[in-house]
Amino acid sequence: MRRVETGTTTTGTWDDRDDNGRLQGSQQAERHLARLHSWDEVRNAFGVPLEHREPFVVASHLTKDWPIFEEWGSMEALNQQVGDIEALVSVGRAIEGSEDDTIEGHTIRSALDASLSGLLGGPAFVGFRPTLNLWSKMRQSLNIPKYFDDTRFLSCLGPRHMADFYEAFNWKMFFLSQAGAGMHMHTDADRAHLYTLQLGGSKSWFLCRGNETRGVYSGRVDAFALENGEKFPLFAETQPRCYRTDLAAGEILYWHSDWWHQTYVDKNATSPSFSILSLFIDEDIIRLKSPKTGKPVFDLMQSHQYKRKKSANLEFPKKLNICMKKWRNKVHRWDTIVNFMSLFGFSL
Ligand SMILES: O=C(O)CCC(=O)C(=O)O
Repeated sequence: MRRVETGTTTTGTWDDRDDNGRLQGSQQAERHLARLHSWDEVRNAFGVPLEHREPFVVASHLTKDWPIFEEWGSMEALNQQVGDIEALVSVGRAIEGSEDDTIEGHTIRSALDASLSGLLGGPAFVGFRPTLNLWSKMRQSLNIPKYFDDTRFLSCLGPRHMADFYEAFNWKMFFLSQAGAGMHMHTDADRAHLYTLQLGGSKSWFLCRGNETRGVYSGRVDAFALENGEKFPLFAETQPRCYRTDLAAGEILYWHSDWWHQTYVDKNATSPSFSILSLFIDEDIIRLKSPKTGKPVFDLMQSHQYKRKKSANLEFPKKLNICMKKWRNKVHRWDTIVNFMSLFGFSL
């Protein structure tokens, strides 16, 4: 029996490893994320300044009445809703992060059929990016509070360019991950907030602050494996500062795009994991400035995803630029009013 020397909270025994040497369920010794049990607690968590804000989990009893779980949280539901649309597919090796592992030419239905009959050669990671129309439909089945919603900014684009926006950026994603699949350790390119809503099954998450790049070996480490000690010695020292959570159906995980994160679905899980992932922005993200250049950190025109797509539609970049300026001006005007009022002892 080998032990992970991290020394913080743990439950269970140490020898419940799967065949790949990965620790099961909550047995790994890691810090676990705070679970918030009321929407007031969630609102307060957003009140913490961005640089000190920790990721957190919203407890499932707060979401239990949302129809989305019934409508999207199973294989049958997924097939029925979007069986014929194009799927993004990789096998469990999404955990390695190699683009070569992407399998082309599948619809959601054919990917699910192939994965169930073992034809993909490993546990499947199947996803798609909802269009604006599809997302609007899904949106009606979840009662996501305003802290997680950036419609107040994006509506500036108008319906046509909002659809372009969903086409150009990975703002919303749906994932089905079979037992044994997961996504490798990475950060996301566009500076934003993220949430994931677990619709069915469960998924384990590992998160480390963005400044832990050395400790996670720029994403080469597998945080759910035990062999890291020899291969990645610095990780042992980094690991106790990171977080681990096992997300159950109904729970929402919130974190920042510049945090390192990795996922894994227990190899012995009896159900695949179904989840939605969403990027979103708010005033805090728009305010962020680079300490080096003084320029806004959130700039979609500079983003890697955008550069790949920009030739598609010439009107869209103009509109996006105008909207980003409007967002910044609005936040700036608001901050000026707040500062002015505070001079006279008022707080808003
Ligand atoms: O849901 C997952 O397994 C990982 C998703 C993720 O990390 C991402 O798309 O950035």
